[in-house]
Amino acid sequence: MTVLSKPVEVPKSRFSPIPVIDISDPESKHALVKACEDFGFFKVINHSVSSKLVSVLEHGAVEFFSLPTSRKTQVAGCPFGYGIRAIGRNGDVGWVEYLLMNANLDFGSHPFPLGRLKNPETFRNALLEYTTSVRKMTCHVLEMMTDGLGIKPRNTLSKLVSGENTDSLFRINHYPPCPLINNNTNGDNNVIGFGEHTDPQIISVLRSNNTSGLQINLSDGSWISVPSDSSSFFFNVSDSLQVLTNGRFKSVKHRVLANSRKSRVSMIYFAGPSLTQRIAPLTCLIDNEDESLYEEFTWSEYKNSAYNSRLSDNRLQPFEKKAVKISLND
Ligand code: GA4
Repeated sequence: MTVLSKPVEVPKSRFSPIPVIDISDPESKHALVKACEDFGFFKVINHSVSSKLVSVLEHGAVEFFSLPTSRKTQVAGCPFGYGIRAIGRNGDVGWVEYLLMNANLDFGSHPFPLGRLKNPETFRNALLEYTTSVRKMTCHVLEMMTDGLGIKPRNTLSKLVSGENTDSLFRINHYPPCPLINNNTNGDNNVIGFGEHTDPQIISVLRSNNTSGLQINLSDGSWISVPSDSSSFFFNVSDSLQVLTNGRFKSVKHRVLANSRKSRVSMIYFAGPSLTQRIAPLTCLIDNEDESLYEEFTWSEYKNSAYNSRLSDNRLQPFEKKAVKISLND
């Protein structure tokens, strides 16, 4: 198992630079745009997602992950269903087990072991309500973003992830305490829970319990830890939004490090467009076609290409426009 990496250097600052966005205040739209430009990442407070719903899901997830592996692997599948260690289908591994689901189904038709839980219906209803509520919050955030960017109409981005046939996913990750962590590296953890990557979709929305581990990569290449906060949501700009904004917003590279003592449970909603949606820089953000940094693609094309890549690959590179070289001899 190759989950060991070089010891990690993390600046030990008491103050986190992660931008905090109060989404109940429309004026936060400016800070929101800046956060997407500078970090591709921000924390959302004053949202209206019910903490009770979150707690039902987290308890259900803990109950499921406590089942014997043999029962969990009965619902293993690629990509949907239960997975352990293996991430994707191209050889990536991490100190993690997870459930991956299509967030547009009603969770009834999933290869999901609801029958193994004590209250399967309660869990299924919570899944539905949670994803509906998080989608609503996501649309609100995307509308604040379009306002902040001065784009009209307000639903230019939110409509991409709100339709019936959008391709959104929901993932619950469980990072068990890891006995492999080498405590001789000055307290630096060297076991990877989920390796560095960017998300292919438009935007991702993460909530975790109070166990740290998530890190984001800054523009200078350094990694910083994201202090856990179980009552807030963390949003990250994903590849398709980087393209839609012609590179103005950064699809942030992130990873999760394992913890030697505590379990980490995170739930992530990946807001994606419909398979046929064309993704290209929004015309209102560029003066003419020549300024576009990316070749247009459909979400289905990008998804296929992404699912054939390794976790740490730069998935947007094949879609970058080649700079036209003008030779004086021509
Ligand atoms: C990263 C974001 C989501 O977790 C995910 C991941 C997917 C998987 O786990 O199967 C991928 C990864 C993610 C991007 C590159 C490919 C596909 C693993 C992998 C190596 C569900 C997604 O949509 O893309």
